[in-house]
Amino acid sequence: MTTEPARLETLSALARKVLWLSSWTIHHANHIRPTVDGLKVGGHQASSASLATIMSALYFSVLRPQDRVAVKPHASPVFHAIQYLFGHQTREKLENFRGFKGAQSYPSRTKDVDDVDFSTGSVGLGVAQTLFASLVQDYVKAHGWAKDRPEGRMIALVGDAEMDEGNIFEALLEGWKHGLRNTWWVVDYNRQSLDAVVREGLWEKFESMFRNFGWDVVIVKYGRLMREAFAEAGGEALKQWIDACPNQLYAALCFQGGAAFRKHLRDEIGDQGKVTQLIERRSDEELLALMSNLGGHDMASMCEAFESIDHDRPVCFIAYTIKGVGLPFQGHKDNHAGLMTVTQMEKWRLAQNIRPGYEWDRFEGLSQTPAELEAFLSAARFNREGRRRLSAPEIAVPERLAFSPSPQMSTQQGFGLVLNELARGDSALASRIVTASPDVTVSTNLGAWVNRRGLFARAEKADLFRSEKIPSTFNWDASPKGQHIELGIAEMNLFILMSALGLSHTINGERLLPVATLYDPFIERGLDALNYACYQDARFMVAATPSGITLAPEGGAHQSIATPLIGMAQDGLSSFEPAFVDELAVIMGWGFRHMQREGGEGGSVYLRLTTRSLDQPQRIMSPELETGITEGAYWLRKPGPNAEVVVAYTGAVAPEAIEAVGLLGESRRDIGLLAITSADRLHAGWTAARGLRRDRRGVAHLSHIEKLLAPLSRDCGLVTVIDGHPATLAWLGSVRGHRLEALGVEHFGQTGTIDDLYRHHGIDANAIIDAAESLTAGAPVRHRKLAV
Ligand SMILES: Cc1ncc(C[n+]2csc(CCOP(=O)(O)OP(=O)(O)O)c2C)c(N)n1
Ligand SMILES: [Mg+2]
Repeated sequence: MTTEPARLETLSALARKVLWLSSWTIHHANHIRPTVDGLKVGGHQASSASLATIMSALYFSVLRPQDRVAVKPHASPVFHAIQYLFGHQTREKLENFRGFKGAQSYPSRTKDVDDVDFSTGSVGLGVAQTLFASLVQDYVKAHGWAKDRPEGRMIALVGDAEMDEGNIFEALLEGWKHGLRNTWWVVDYNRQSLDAVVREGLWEKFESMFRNFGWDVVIVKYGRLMREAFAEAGGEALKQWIDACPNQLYAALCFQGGAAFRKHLRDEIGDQGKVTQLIERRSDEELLALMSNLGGHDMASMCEAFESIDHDRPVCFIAYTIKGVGLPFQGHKDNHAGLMTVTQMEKWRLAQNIRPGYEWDRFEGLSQTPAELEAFLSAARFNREGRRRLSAPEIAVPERLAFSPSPQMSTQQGFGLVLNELARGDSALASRIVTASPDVTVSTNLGAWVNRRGLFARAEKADLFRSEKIPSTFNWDASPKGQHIELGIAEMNLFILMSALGLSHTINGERLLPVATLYDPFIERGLDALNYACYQDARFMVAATPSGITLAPEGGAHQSIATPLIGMAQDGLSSFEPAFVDELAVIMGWGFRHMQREGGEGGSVYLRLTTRSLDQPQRIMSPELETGITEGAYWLRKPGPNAEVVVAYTGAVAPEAIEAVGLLGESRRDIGLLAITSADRLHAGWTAARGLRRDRRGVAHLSHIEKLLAPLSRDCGLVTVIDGHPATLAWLGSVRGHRLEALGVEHFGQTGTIDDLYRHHGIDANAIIDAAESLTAGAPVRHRKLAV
């Protein structure tokens, strides 16, 4: 397939305009917009430039409404320029690029207004997101949803140095396992990173790697000018020289210009007759135009490459480009943060036929008429269906999630029981839940759910053990109807999959309710991807178990300390650490609703769970108790009017707190026991209430924790205890100015029994008693827990 010449000409003109507008956006931010602090807002000019042609080919010609794109972070100005030409981005936001509420430095789904499909910023993550988005599209289709929507391609524009990020390789392997389709990765092979020029021959490694994972590879190295020159007499020698030229030298010559190329060519292949004539026929300017006409800057070559794909196999395009092409610092190794000077910009403006004062005009300086260009843009397939952000109706969540109770249970077990109960039923909620786990499905209690709902695969695959009638607790039949996605051990993949599943309502118009399980410490392994998923406003639930030092003999290396603080600090994620299963069921119900709330009202949910089996309270779940649980705390034992001390605990250490309060009761008055199910929600509520009071003076809005602590006298002491970093709860002392002793864990790695470790780390009943004693006057506490 070829694109007709007139169309190519218009596309090339638009690509030049995109390059201009993206550079002007940066220039404006640095040289024209008054900055109070005088700080330069940095580059992107070079990094953006290399993608102007490729992205113009895609957006103005190749993309269809159902396609979704992750744009390399530093190509943000190019993306915004394209959307500006389409009329989806405002001049005001461009003038305010990188400013408060202006167009974002890196494309952002949540902060930009111009229909960013996938946020990018932390390199590598957006790339992998497209792969998982494609798997999610397959999942949705396999379940019979979104029938009338055509399959989209998930496309990533990838920096060549971005390929160093390990998560890309992890994703590639997972994609291969799941029969990845409809995914295009376009590598901007400008052979430069931020600091330097990349290693020679990298493309060969990319090529063999992608082919190895079942991808097609299309290398777009030479532009049309080059191909035409190669066909001239002596052209073959020129091609050989280009192919053999080291990256550093090629980049340097692109920077130096036509005369420098000429000198090198003369010195190296200049005595070969025909090729000499080929070179000498061209002026310096023409020679530079020829030598910088790499495939990625040639509209015809890029359109041809994209349009030649007539299948749904994944494709990696390796497009040769020059970083900063067309700009004065093209190819210079230090150009990453390079900025054009006012004089350089002025010279370029003149060359582009742009009148002063008309720099933002969409069609200024182009030879086509505005009417022609307007018609061309509005006919672009990409825009044909208008708004590309979809939505999906809310899935009803039963008021109470049921589970079959036992007198003694762990929260991890309870999590499995709640899901098992859902799996047994036929609720809409159950049909929309998708679980995933990085090789810890069984050990995080997802087994019962998977037995009932099956593994997902596009093609049926029977569990051989089952068909051979070999007894096994687990049924691992895989089918297109399955609802569990089994991943290899890569937590980055888990969270990027969550990011893709959790955006399905806006990408595919079909709501999914993703639930991930993993061991709690390995949240840290996937943390940047978790942060990324939250930043995109993907909605999911994470059950992390086991956690803390409570997993005791299972291995010191698996203990987690920092995760409660991560849970508190992670934007877009509400974290909970219940002690009892009835609390967990309430939280999961709240969570499935929270995951579906619009905008800032909703978010994702993190459940920090444990394998420690606890005596379960026999109680009626009153609405008040339910509110306490979801708001973050309730009195397990209300303090009396003269309480001298209150013990506040979170999670698995509940028995220690209960025991300590019992023992303290003999020597201290009116002790209260505060069950904290979510330090995160409590703290967020407290911050929000203070904000409200500040903004609307006189409004006496009290947060949940302020109300709970209000009856305590100022000299009452607080002891907090958690199997995690003590700072998680230490802030409670500031709420109403109470003295506080925060107990928790600050070192990890030692195995032992729970008793050994709780004693060692000072979170056992006696440690709580000691802390209470240090906060209160009066005689020493008479009773202690006896050593076992
Ligand atoms: C995870 C992460 N680490 C570091 C950075 C800082 N950074 C931004 S771009 C870049 C290198 C870009 O090189 P490449 O991907 O080849 O893109 P180019 O600028 O050449 O277009 C780096 C290190 C980042 N954005 N994300
Ligand atoms: Mg690069």
